[in-house]
Amino acid sequence: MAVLGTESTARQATVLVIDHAPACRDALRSLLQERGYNAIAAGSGEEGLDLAVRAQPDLVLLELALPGIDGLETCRRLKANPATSTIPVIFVSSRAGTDDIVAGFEAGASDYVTKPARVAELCARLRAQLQSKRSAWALECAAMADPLTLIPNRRQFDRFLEKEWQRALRSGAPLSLLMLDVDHFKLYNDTLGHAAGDACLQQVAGVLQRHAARATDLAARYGGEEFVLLFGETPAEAAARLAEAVRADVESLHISNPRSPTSNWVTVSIGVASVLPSRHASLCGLLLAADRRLYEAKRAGRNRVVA
Ligand code: GH3
Ligand code: MG
Ligand code: MG
Ligand code: MG
Repeated sequence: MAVLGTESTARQATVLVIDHAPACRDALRSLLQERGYNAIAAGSGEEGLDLAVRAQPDLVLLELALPGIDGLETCRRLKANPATSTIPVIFVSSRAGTDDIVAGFEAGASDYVTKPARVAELCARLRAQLQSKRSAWALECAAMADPLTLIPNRRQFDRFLEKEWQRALRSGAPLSLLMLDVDHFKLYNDTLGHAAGDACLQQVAGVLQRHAARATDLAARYGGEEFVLLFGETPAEAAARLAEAVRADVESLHISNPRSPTSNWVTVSIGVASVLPSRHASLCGLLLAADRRLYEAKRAGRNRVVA
């Protein structure tokens, strides 16, 4: 379950140096290493683009004058590729003309430093870019997570579902969706208080998260006491089995719901729908089918799966 990828503020940042001149490359590399960065280097734009995709550096220091594809084009391609588009680029260039500097920013660079670079200034600019990338990352994470349960929120789920749908259209693999709703949760809140209700939702979310084990799965809080679980590359029968395991695991939490007419414990009802994405099927249809079956599970007595 990784939609946003991984990012760590604590680990050593990796900086990719792209420069044709071995002397410049080596000087920048050792300067970075002395300051605790993990420095990697490439001698051409082509090599740099390839290394950026593979190594996913936190920042790129790029010379504008390069043989083959030049620095501007390298920068444009870094920015155009979704795999590298968020990596900040600082030009460190022997070209100091205003036109070059403007062109550098227009190509997508975050900053422009001319050679010979003052070491302290270059390092300060580099730290500033790394810091702003971390802030952007933290904001994006906050916008995608549910603050109570810390699992993905509906926004992240919608994006993930769209991506998985497109992938399944290409691969021809089935997609399955579980829609869950906590049974008699209003009663739970009314009996034990809203804080206990919050803690209960956190525990239920934990169960879902454990079941979303593969990269093609995602558990999310859909709203209130409703959750969704998407299983990529999963046919209907397997999804029904998974749903039953989720239902049983929630019941096995043994969270007392004293006044529930359904069970002594907090339970969930689950609707399951599966689809082979095609031009004739729709995402909306999948959500509606799961929701309809959830409603059937409620009507049939709750604490059950309808697949
Ligand atoms: P049913 O079995 O039909 O689903 O009954 P229910 O009581 O669960 O359904 P209803 O939709 O009437 O109640 C949902 C309750 O969930 C009401 C609402 O206060 C509570 N709820 C929604 N979000 C939160 C939350 O973040 N924290 C807490 N503690 N309660 C919440
Ligand atoms: Mg509900
Ligand atoms: Mg309800
Ligand atoms: Mg409910």
